[in-house]
Amino acid sequence: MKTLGQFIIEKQADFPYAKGELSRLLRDIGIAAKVVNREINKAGLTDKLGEVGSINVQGEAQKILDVYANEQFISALSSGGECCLVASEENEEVVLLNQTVSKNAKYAVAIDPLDGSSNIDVNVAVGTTFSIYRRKSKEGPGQLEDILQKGTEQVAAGYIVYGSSTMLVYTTGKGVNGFTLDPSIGEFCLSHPEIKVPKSGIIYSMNEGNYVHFPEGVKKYIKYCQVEDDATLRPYTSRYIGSMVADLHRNLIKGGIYIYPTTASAPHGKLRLVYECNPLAFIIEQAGGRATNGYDRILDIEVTEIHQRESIFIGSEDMVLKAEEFMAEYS
Ligand code: AHM
Ligand code: MG
Repeated sequence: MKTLGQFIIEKQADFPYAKGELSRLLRDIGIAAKVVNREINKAGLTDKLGEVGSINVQGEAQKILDVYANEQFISALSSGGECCLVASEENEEVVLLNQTVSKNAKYAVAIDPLDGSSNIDVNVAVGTTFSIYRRKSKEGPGQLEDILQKGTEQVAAGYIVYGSSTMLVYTTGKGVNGFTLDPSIGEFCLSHPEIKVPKSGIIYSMNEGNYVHFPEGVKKYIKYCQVEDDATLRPYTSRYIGSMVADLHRNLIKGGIYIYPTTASAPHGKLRLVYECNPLAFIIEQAGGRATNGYDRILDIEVTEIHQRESIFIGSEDMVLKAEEFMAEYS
């Protein structure tokens, strides 16, 4: 059995000039994930369900656990000292970390501390996404430019899925590895080494309730998924949890496609490029899959603001390519 801590230290050898900062940063994220997991597990018992009463920058009602998870990740990154600033779904502006502890910090981190949190009150899987960049500014407090980098510049990214078991999946650009939390010893243990997403699959995931507002290309692709064809194993199966991390995780393991396109109410897409689309795009590409906005590669999109939205087509390569064909022809 190999723990996340052991694995991270072993993999440090992949980066000959690494001095251990990135390893410590990943370890800090793992620690915060365990604390958040503990609270999610017993949320129904501890008055941690429901809303705080405040609205975040996205115009969404913040859940108690959204706020709690945000505090835990920021506090772990702050005391770890390897991160100069955090861009979070829950904070309008970037959060500059403690200048005393973090004055030599080399990294900037983007997080969605609790993704899919509308599922939290009903005991359905939720997640955390994170993305790590090497800072661009040389010293002093972190600057906005440190986090406004294209997805191709990520040095590491990952997610935690708090599901029937809790898993942490991450990449440093050398493949994807998954770790399952063993609650009896409180450690993430390597359970899914070198994850590869199947080249094709039979699962499509999207909120079909928005069908009338979807671009024509997506409507036509949905119809394609529903047509009977033995050669391509259609009709496909529809699965949509409403927590992108959980939907992505299932499709990563089994093969499938997740789409959140533009809609009438979300003309640029709903999901946020910096802390939702980019980390998951990095993971899926490292696993051999594909992530685009229906036309262009997610990781190549210019980043101009931390809460920028983007549409996303992500998953098994052949399925994403097929959906793109429909976008090119009809949208
Ligand atoms: P959140 O970060 O506010 O939870 O929103 C992101 C979530 C994704 O996890 C999920 O796939 C999507 O929003 C669900 O949206 P919808 O309810 O429109 O289908
Ligand atoms: Mg989210």
